[in-house]
Amino acid sequence: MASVNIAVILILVAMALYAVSVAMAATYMVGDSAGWTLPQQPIYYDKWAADKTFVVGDTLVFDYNPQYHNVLRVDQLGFQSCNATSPIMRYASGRDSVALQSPGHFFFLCGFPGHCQAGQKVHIHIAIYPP
Ligand SMILES: *[C@@H]1O[C@H](CO)[C@@H](O)[C@H](O)[C@H]1NC(C)=O
Ligand SMILES: [Cu+2]
Repeated sequence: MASVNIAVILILVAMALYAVSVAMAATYMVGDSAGWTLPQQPIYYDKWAADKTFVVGDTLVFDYNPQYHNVLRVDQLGFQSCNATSPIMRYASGRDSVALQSPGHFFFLCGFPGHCQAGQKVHIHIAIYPP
């Protein structure tokens, strides 16, 4: 039955493609071992993000002491001016997983006074077409 075999092959190909796409999605600890904190250098989180290629399905994990930090997702203007007054999303558990479920720009900062200005902010970009 040739047609049955083709159907089986197509199902196997679809399963393989799905496995590859899931394998490509990764979980990133923001700031690596430093976690989400006041960086020693203001460009620390820029550098952290710069050598990574984020894709849809990736998860960011923000690890921090919630007494001293939080995670606010803001828009581009809020990010540039470190304005935390109207975040899109607010996280404060101390270990927050944020799934990146669409292409585009994601801006995060710490809302504690002075922390964003000191560099506790990160911009994640997911291209529409993964490279
Ligand atoms: C911060 O953003 C809010 C809401 O978008 C705005 O009303 C406010 O003027 C901004 N503050 C500064 C200092 O830009
Ligand atoms: Cu902070």
